Amino acid sequence: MRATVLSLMVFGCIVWLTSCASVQHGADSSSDSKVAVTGSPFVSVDGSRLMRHGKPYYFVGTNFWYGAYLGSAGEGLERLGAELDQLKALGINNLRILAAAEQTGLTMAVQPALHLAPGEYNEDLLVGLDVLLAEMAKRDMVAVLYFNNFWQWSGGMSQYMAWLTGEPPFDPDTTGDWNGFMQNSAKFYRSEEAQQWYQDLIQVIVTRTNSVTGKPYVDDPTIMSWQLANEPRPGSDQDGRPFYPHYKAWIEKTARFIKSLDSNHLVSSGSEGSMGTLRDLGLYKDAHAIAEIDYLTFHMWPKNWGWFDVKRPDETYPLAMANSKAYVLQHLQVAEELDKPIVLEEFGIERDGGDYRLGAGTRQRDRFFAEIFGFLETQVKLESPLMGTNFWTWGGLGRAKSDDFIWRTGDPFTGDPPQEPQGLNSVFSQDRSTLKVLKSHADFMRNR
Ligand code: IFL
Repeated sequence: MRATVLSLMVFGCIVWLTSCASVQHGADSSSDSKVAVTGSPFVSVDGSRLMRHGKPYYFVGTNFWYGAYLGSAGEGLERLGAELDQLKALGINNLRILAAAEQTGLTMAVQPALHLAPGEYNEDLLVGLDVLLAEMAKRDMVAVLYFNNFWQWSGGMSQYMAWLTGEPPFDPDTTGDWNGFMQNSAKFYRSEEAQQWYQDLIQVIVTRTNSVTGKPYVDDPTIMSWQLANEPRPGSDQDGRPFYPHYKAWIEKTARFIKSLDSNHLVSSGSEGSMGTLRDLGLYKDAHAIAEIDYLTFHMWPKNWGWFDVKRPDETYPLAMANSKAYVLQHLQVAEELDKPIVLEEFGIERDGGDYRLGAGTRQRDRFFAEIFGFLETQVKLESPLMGTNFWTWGGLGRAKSDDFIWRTGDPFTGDPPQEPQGLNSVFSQDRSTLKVLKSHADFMRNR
């Protein structure tokens, strides 16, 4: 829904924000004193701007996929509060969160799951989402919630296909067949039955009333956006092109369905950009042109895409940075053409030498973050449609449990999902130099 003068008037009350509950005061000047906040607390869209409280909403956020897990578990609650406090103090106020994982036999997937089987849901995790949103609301943070996953780590489309066929899920971690995995997951877009199960899940979450706050989700400004999936792709780069029309139809159908349930919140796709759309910028633009997709998302993965080699950092960094900047500019251009805001909602880089250990150096990461933030800030100053940056990923107080860095059921969550080594891209609470870089970027964005 585009922000209109009317919608701003409807919600145009004056809210006095006093200090946020249990926030570390002093670290975040914006939450320190009484400030008059006008306009709607819902994030909305006006042309190529995200808006909140009657003014452009620029933000720094992070990926916090495990947030609802911390909300659901007894011992997780303390960790949840501590991590939200730390993020808030850094000025990182926008969290991208997994709304639901599917119960699955995939070897590298998170357990437990919220989506147990078609039409069956894990109430503990739904309450976990309630708790998370309630805790975020206390701190005036906002959430982007995604319903599905193209990748295996939360069951996702692969598991929907397994429910449909009655066969075990196509597992890329045991078969090594990534092309086959992607092509199989993409069959999801073509199945009426799978779409129905997916929409049932969406309906359960969107129309839920928060058991902690008593507020219907549709009326909760803590939610910025419903997101279709994590990194949905039309299929594999090699063979996915014939599936593109189904992918696009799925985006349209799902976005319209969500809008039919909830006109207060934004809808986004979770796309990586051209690299996740058959490496075709034109198709990415085409898939995001409909009015029900309120803003664009893109992700940037220099290592995954072969631009950066952590074992040869000095040699590969210049090209990685040049490609990253070019990738950013291409996507800002598309957003400008579509007159929509855009968010860089995933990007990350490993610790020095590809070392996963907690104390391993972060020089490469800090350098990459500082330089890309500087570039992004220039784009913001130039009034481009770029409104937010969410690094991947927050690992907070999570720690790898095993020497092999593999996540096993019951282990603490880090920001790295179970299919990847624990510590790969996680920024931990003690990564001082990285936090300093993040805080400085957050200060810039907040003061726009
Ligand atoms: O962990 C990955 C995640 O699944 C994602 N994109 C890339 C991340 C790092 O490889 O969404």
